[in-house]
Amino acid sequence: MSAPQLKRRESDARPTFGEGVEPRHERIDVEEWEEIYVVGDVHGCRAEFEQLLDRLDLRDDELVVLVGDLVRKGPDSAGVLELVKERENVKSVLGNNEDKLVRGDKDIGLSEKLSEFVHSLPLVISWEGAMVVHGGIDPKQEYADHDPQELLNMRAPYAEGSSYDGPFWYDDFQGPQRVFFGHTVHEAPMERDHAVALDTGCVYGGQLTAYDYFGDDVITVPAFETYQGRSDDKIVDTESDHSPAF
Ligand SMILES: [Mn+2]
Repeated sequence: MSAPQLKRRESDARPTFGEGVEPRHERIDVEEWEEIYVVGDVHGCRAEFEQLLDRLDLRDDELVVLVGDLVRKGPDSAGVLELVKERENVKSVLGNNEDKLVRGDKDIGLSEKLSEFVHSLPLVISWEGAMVVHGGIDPKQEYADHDPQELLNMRAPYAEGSSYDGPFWYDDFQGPQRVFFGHTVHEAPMERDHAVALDTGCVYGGQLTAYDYFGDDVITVPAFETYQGRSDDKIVDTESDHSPAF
């Protein structure tokens, strides 16, 4: 007897981006992985990242996807890149801080191999029902109309004042995919139907967060130290707008 046919959801379809993005869109087959974890901005916090991987007790058939910003601000950017490059079941999208290296705006003295690795990072990683981008999605634009800079730097495209005062892109985003993202620092992970914020400011003395995709759970490691200061008005208070939080 064959298994009952599950109804395909709209969000399961592969999202289609424009010509500047689609060649840098990596699609993952969920069937190949027993577990998928999505991890927030690491910013050179290698020790915390290693501790988080230990906590996840990652097996070869489990996947980690990072939201980008592996580098800069923290103590060991090259070490974080090495770790991600070495492991086949650890992947990352490009963050705006990697993009600064790619564009030559910043130089952190990476080896040629690590520099090549940074250049090779995709802008989008997606699987059935989900996608990972560094910044976010403009709720008023089709996916196909986004350019790379929008995906990397999206925060509050229709804000009248500071981008950290909102409204944020995810306040209006309706999916259908659920987007996992970093870039905008939140004091705690924030989970909504179509957006999950994972940059919990490890490098600013916050925490490093992993989201367990199949288990719908979060695993966090507190920062070992505050590597860089940040004013409170540039950290989103996850509870402030009464959005559903963990
Ligand atoms: Mn960042």
